[in-house]
Amino acid sequence: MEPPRLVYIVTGNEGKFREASRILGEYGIEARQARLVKVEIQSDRLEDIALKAARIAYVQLRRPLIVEDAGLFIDSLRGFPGPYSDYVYRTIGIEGILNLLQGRGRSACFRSAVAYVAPMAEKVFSGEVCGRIAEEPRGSEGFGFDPIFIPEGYSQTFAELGIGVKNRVSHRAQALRKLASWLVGAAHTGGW
Ligand code: ITT
Repeated sequence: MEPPRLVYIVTGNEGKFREASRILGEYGIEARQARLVKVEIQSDRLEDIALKAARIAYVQLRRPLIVEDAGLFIDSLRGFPGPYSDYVYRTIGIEGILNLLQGRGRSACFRSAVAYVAPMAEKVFSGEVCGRIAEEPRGSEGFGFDPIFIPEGYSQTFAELGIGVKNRVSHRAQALRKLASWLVGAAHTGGW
């Protein structure tokens, strides 16, 4: 059986799609963006949010698809904004996060949950990259909190490092590479 090599990524975030499609392309998987409304339940677990959203999107699209949910977890804020990162980004933004961090520890992790839903399969994969929050925004690449996140082992922010480095180390890259490896393996056994 010829496995489908096309996966839809349900997202309104062009930067997320660009990163994800490049990674999947390395595994011979073509990605297309589906700009459906992503229905997000309230939960502390990114995995639950991504899977529920993917199931709802699948009812509409009826094609193999991915929904990714990501968040920035800051240790000194006990994991805030975490699953609420989108809301926080749109309200207080990067400046608000930097203000909250004055006089506090700056270690933080980005986490990602990638949910894949297809006719014969449902899978969720997770990824994490830790590092620290910069003193001020730097760099112009990427999106969201990239100008203030410095991954461990680097001195530049994701927005300075660019998509090449980000796609080697990021939370999203790790989760998507797990999914892609699984898809490639499943395709060989005819189960994709
Ligand atoms: P979709 O829900 O449409 O996919 P989104 O931008 O809302 O796009 P998320 O809910 O997954 O994506 O992300 C929550 C927030 O965290 C959002 O403000 C993002 O900008 C930010 N974020 C997620 N991943 C990021 C990354 O790799 N670099 C910087 N910020 C990121």
